Amino acid sequence: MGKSSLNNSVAKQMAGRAAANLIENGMIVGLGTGSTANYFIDSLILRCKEGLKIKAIATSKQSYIRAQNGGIPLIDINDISILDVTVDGADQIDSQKQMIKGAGGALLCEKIIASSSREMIVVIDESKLVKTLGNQLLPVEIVTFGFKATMRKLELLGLSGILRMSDSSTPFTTDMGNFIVDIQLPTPIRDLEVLNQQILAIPGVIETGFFFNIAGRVIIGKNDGSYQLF
Ligand code: A5P
Repeated sequence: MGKSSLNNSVAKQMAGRAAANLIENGMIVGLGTGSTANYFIDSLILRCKEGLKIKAIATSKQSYIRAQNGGIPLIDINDISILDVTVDGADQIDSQKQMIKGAGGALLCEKIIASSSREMIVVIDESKLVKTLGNQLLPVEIVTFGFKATMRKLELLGLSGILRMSDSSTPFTTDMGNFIVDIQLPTPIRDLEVLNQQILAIPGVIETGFFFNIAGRVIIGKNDGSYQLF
């Protein structure tokens, strides 16, 4: 492992640990997906072993298995009306806390769970902070039926996308059995909220990786082992 990725891991771990320390007895907690969320889950497992009593709902099979293996009690989202908090990572976040998520392919369940929570706490390392959203790819989840037709309609909006692949011949499928198209947004960046609505209006599009007006506290892990709240 190179020095920079090692340092990045420290930053992600600090953010994950700090978020786990905010969890209180009796809470229903959403477990995000990705490497930073994994550090949160691992710290939460330790806290549960020390006596913390919570129930959790996972945003992906991967997070479900990690939590289950660590002994975190898991419940079904359909058995509750609201979660107290969800802790999840982000791919990009700007100064207004607008985000792009979905590099890990769990954006649909992440959004359902975050939007059903009193607060979404975002855990990131400093590399996720951006001045302008959209300079990297935007993941869009689409149904498998007619996916080429859906991609053509995205192209008509000026959005060229690449079907995410698991390997050279197999498209990546989400936990929900859908495909992901990773879209290069046009520059200069247009009004993203309008663009989001245009994308969502295409038949076949299920959800986008834009997470607007949903982030609560943001915990930024640092390479020196500290963290910052914003
Ligand atoms: C998963 O689908 C994503 O939304 C992740 O939350 C996001 O990609 C952040 O992942 P890392 O913490 O691994 O960077």
